[in-house]
Amino acid sequence: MAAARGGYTRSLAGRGLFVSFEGIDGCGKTTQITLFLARLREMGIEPVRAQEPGGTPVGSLIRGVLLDSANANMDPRTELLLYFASRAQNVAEVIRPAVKAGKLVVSDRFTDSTVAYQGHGRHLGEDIVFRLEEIACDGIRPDLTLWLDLDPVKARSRVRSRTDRMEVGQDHMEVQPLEFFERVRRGYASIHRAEPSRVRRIDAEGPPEAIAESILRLVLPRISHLRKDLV
Ligand code: Z5A
Repeated sequence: MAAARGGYTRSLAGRGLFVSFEGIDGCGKTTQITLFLARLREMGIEPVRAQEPGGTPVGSLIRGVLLDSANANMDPRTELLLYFASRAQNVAEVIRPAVKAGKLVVSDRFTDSTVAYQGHGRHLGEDIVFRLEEIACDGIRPDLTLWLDLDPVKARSRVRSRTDRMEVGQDHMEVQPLEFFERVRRGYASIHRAEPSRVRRIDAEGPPEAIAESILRLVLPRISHLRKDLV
């Protein structure tokens, strides 16, 4: 039987909370995560930050391989397996223990990235991603996903101005053509349609502070049990 979206076996609901941020490169995830973590700390919540690919010593090594522009010809299935190898380590070492201990975990990307980038962007399809998810994620999935949606043309111009400003080269993914990011964006739209209550679409245009406010409005009702400023 083919694996399907939502076919998870175990839930940690009722303990901590697992929130992921998603979107195409340049949508402003890093900016928003930084603002979000600062607001959480003001509320007395000490979140655990996770990152994909990476976030653990093993994951950082895998991240180096994945994003190295020298590996631009990597086979899409090799790429897919490496993203899940990094994720399996992240789940075992960081995410599962933190959620189990009642913490709020904030992850920069998770399996939805693989559905969007490898499933849609690389044309591997969603089924293969869900099959590997069963093996790698041990039933772990985000309780809430914030999808920062931005037109790929605008996202690309943000990335280019950052690259110029910081005088750094583009990585393996950033050099993909615009059509690739359009497919990835359609992948996110498909995930959002399939799971609208978990995956919330955030308009990623406009001033960062206004976007941060709309994110906070969505998350606050879900984290009141973790807030020390309400006690
Ligand atoms: N990937 C995958 O293919 N499959 C997977 O399963 C996973 C990942 C997990 C990870 O790269 C790559 O791996 C990613 C997908 C792939 N590749 N791509 N493309 P990463 O971790 O190095 O980078 P990233 O996750 O794509 O994000 P980023 O480069 O850090 O960008 P961002 O977080 O989306 O944006 P930002 O850094 O917050 O902002 C970008 C610029 O825009 C910056 O100069 C900001 O100052 C500016 N900005 C931010 N917000 C605004 C607003 N609101 N207005 C104007 N300007 C703004």
